[in-house]
Amino acid sequence: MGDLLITVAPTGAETTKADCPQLPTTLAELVETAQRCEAAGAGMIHVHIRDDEHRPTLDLGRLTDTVDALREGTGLVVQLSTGGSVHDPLDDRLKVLDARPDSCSLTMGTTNFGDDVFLNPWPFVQDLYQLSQERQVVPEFELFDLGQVHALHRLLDRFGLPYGGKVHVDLVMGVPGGMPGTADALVAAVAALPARTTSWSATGIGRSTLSVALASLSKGGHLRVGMEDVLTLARGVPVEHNDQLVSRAVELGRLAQRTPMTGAEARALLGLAA
Ligand code: KMH
Ligand code: ZN
Repeated sequence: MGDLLITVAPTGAETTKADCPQLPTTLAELVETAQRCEAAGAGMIHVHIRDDEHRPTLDLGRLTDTVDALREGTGLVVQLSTGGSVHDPLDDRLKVLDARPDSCSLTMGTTNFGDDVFLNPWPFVQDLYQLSQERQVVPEFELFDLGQVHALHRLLDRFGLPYGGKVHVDLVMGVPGGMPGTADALVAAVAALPARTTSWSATGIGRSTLSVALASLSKGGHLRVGMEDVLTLARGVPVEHNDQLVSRAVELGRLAQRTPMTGAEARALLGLAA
């Protein structure tokens, strides 16, 4: 029985194919990546898609095809990003739920994102949350900062529990503009989580990936890894395939006496029907 959820975030919206040809951007590459990551120990996939020119897109037809292909080719929980890229309009981000994923990301507030702004105004957060309840999509609350932990309390107080009755959180740490990717910040964020939280994971961007993963395991949390968040295994050693990052997470979990969850076990953790 697995007790460690490993989520893989293989693509993201920030890295270009030209800069990183091994980034999975086509549907075939994404399915191949998902299958290898599932075999390595992932239970969920956090998906951003690209167009024919490898640019980020929220095209509904492509999103739907992607959800279908991942469901057919893997047993992973399929989570679509509603964050998209910093350039995506809020309306398009709401429409992501029309592709009927199992889960969607839901960021709890606006964050400086390097030189850009990742916009999540409170009315948008409320709309997206209510839509996820209506459409029976399980949200993963993405928390980039301590203030967003408090916002999650407000959201749950006002609108109640998510579809499925579970509250799953992901701490996204080390974004330039958000909370730092340190053990101290993770401990503070975890201590402030709502009591209704049933599971949480953490990911550290760039160089913070290992310290955040180790801190998360130390606090009993789950892990998110993938090329959305980090492109090197060590200084000067590029990631060649997302399954390397999943395998490393499995190994860290093994040292902490944790066993990776299957997709079916991840579904139970998140309150999704079998
Ligand atoms: N690409 C970032 C602007 C999410 O997927 O929900 C937002 C992001 C969060 O990646
Ligand atoms: Zn994302």
